[in-house]
Amino acid sequence: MTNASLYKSHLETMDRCLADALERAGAKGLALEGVLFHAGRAETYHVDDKEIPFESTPHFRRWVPLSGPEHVVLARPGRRPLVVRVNPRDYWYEAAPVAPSYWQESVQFAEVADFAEVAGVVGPLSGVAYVGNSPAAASELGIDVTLVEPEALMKPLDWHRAAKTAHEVALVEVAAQKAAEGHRVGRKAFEGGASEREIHYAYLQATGQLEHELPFETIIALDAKSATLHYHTKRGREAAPGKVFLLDAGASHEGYASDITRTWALPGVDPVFVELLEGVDELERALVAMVTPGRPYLEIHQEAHRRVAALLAKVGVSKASPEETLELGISRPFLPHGVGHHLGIQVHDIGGRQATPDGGLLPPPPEYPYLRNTRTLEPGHLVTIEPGIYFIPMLLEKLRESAAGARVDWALVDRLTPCGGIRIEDDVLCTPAGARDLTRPLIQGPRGA
Ligand SMILES: [Mn+2]
Repeated sequence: MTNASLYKSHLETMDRCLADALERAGAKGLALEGVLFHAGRAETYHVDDKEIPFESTPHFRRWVPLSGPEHVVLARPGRRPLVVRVNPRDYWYEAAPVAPSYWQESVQFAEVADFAEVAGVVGPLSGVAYVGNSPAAASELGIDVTLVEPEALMKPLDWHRAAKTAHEVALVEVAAQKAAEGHRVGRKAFEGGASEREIHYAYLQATGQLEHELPFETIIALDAKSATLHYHTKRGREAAPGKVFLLDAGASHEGYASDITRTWALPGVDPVFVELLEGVDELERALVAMVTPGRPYLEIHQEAHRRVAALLAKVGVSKASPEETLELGISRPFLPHGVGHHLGIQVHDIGGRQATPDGGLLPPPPEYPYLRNTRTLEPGHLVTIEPGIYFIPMLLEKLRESAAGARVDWALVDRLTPCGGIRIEDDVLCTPAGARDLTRPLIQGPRGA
């Protein structure tokens, strides 16, 4: 299928989702004829004229791959979406014409020089809700404040974001190819003795992304720093070369993100750490295979803990049996984050803990408070699977003092702590036929393949 036909069929799905969301809002007493999606209004830092890097409203971005602030999409079921691009006449910044692209033939397109002209193009907006970051913009268009992101509308819209269309999957696949190239080059740089900062530059170059185009800040950690889950410091030559390397980084394509993590160890790293690394890579693939329709995502998280507990027992970090290691909660300080999340326009895509299309929260069980996805997988769901094992001094201290601490080999833990941590992450599509790993075919893991 061409990009244009994928997008056309994407819009058909969007139309159905919109109709469903309006019907659900109607059932709650909110009668709506359509929704105006606003790309959003750019903001500056406090008492500064420096702009905060702009990110489009995700719901806007799902309709049209147009970057920059102020544009709108007026969406009404059964009608062609009306896209109004706001392109200021301005000699400070470049105001380029929008390049011809696959999406334009499927929408009605208009261009204005100022947001104040949008109202004239879209016409009267009675019964139209506003989705975006600026109640002021809604008011400028004459939309009542009660119709700014009303919950009865937003919950079903958020819910429907989880199931990706073929068009969206294709965009994530391009984002994955860019990130995979960055990972290959990043690994080479690490093996050549590069510093965290140098690896970061190599990653940007290889992905062809500018810093602000990345879907999230790169996590580039050598040795013990790989145990800091969101390590953003980028040390220079004073902390290179390293022996263990964790790279958690993605790329963007037309507003869609990829999110990949690999961990690598050079020869000479503690063989038990290498065994853990290969073990995590192996168990990650087993968890990926669990991304099948009808399965509660929580089951994959629980299976991750079962397998991590077994691995800790196997290498001797835990002196208890695999079952006891799990029951005593010994795996938790070693894997203190959720096994993954929804992925799409947002790296942690919205709606992961929503109970039903109409709202309600499905919180994770108390022993796993950081799990971001508690939904049941459906075809089209795109999730990350990212188990890990970390030696985090702060959490290990607590474990050491607890009753379960007596069952841990602390001499071995102390020996492994300077190695840091391990995380292996792939982006996985749930299809009617089972899991489709979008990223593993592009970038191998530490066990190869
Ligand atoms: Mn992730």
